[in-house]
Amino acid sequence: MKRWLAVIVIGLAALWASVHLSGCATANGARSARGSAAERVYVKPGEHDAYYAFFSGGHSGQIFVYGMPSCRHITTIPVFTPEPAVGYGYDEETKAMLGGRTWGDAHHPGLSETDGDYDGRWLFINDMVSARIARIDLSDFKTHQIYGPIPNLSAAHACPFPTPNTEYVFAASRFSAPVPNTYSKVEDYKQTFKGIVAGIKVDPKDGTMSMGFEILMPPFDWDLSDAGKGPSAGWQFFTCYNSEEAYDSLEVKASQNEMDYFAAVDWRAAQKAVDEGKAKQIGGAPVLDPKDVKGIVYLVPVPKSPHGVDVNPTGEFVCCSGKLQAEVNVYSFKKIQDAIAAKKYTENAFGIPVLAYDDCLEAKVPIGLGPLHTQFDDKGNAYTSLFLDSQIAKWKVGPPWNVIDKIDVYYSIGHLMASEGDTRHPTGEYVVALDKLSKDRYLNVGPTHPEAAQLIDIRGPKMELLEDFPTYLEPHYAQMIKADKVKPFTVYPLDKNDKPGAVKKAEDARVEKHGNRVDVYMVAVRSHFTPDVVRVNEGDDVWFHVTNVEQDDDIAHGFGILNSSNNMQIEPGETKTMHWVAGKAGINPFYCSNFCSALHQEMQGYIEIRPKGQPVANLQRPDPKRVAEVAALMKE
Ligand code: RUQ
Ligand code: CUA
Repeated sequence: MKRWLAVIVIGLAALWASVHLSGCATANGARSARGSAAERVYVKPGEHDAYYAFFSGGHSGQIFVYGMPSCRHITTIPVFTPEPAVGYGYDEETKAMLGGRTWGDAHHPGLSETDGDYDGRWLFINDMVSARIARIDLSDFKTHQIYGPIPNLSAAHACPFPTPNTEYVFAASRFSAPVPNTYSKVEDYKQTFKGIVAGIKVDPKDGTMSMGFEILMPPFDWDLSDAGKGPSAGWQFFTCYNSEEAYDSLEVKASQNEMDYFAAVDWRAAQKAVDEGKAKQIGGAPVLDPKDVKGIVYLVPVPKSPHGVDVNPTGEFVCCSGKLQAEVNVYSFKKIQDAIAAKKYTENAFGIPVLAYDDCLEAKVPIGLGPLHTQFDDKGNAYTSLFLDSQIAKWKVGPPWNVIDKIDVYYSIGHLMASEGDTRHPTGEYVVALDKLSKDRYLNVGPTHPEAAQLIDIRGPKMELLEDFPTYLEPHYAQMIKADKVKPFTVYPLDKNDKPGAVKKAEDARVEKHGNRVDVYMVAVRSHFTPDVVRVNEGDDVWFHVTNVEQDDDIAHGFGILNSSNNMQIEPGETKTMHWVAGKAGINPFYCSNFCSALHQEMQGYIEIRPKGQPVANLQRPDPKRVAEVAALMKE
């Protein structure tokens, strides 16, 4: 056989194999060109996953970090809920950030973007219940800011959905209420209740969030959002249900209208209007009323109580479907703009122009029952979750606008996420189904079932289920980013630690007492606290400032006080401050609560609580011999 002929024959055989074999693989391990399902999720011991996946923790208030494709839970990032293992919400800084609230309902992670692609800098997530947004810095996987409660909003579900250059994150009110929130009879809903869309600015340098603008919206239930990109950059889309404006029996009354809406917000125009002084200050936020300020928001009809709204990677189409509809409506951004330019709209009672459904629609794709959310791959396909059918439908974005493939999921899928699926360049490798019910998929653990997630390979022509993995309660949405885009450091450089209370030299460790305030400046290094004996009086307010002077990977120390709710973890190079009130006279030990060394068990100390009136020195210094020992340790 001639060489070129052999090449063609082998090539055709490979093509046949990729088309036919990948199509018949199943979760129980049938082989395809890419190997069995088991091989495709296997990450050898010592090797790393190709993706980070960030799952919202729902009413646990946290973020769960998974590695993909292994589906291994790597860590949990505490965000809206105290977490004793790392002392989140126990030290003064994180306690202040939580603002006294101990739960959140985290729904939608939103990775920061540059030019419409994930840049690996920050991760935003909403607390729906208190209308807050948190920013996690991916340089240390810690929550650095919680913004809110955002004024005038009752819960923020359509949130945060960052814009293509992370100029803004958004929030829209799930519930309507009077704005400002003063007394009103619930029966006066239609007259006094309002919805709100808020644009929260993000500082491009450090990610700090601050108020941009708010827009007064009709009292519908604002549900989900997505940012425009490419040609639609500068616009943000928000779906709603309950355009019926019902305040009770929503499950019946909010499904009466043929059409609800999505709102298209021109956020540049809105910000400009605020900057030109066209907003009214309400509750500390600049609020724009579309009755007075034109050109900032338009409504586009969507049949039958829509839920998700998703912009495709090119930014040309907005996909949105009614939960009670069996189709995905694909709207053309260009047609929307043409209708606006031609002023082809009617104005509703709230002063918002309403465009015509047929003027904006590009295609209707018959898809199945209960369509909720849509994600995308790199080949011009979309993947829509079907709650009622418990399936994912893969369909073509573009003529002939047809369904290409379907896969069963277990059970009742809500969101789904594709690898980098919210960006301009999805990688087209995986989809994860986030199922609402797990029923019988895992070992029985009693009435509270875990949530169910499923990893699906979308590289071939047919979707293939690779792996089931349980998650704790309860991920709503998740996002997946290429691992090499995220570069966290593991040690806080001690020389850059400028925290008040930091002690960088053993010589500076001490206890200072002024009246009944005691400040303990403490050094932690394997396997000592210095000082390890602290003398205070009954009832003293004691502030422990503990610096972990280690500069080695993975050497965190804990600081837990007996008979208290006080515990924190101090990472290498970090200083943390914790307040504790001395109780009755006696002895109160403390210890390192995080296993750190062979002598971890010895890493402990005593607080000597003296009766009131028995003098305590204003300055206590640890024994110089011990200081010398610790200083020597630090040089090692
Ligand atoms: S939701 S199942 Cu809270 Cu994003 Cu759609
Ligand atoms: Cu330090 Cu255990």
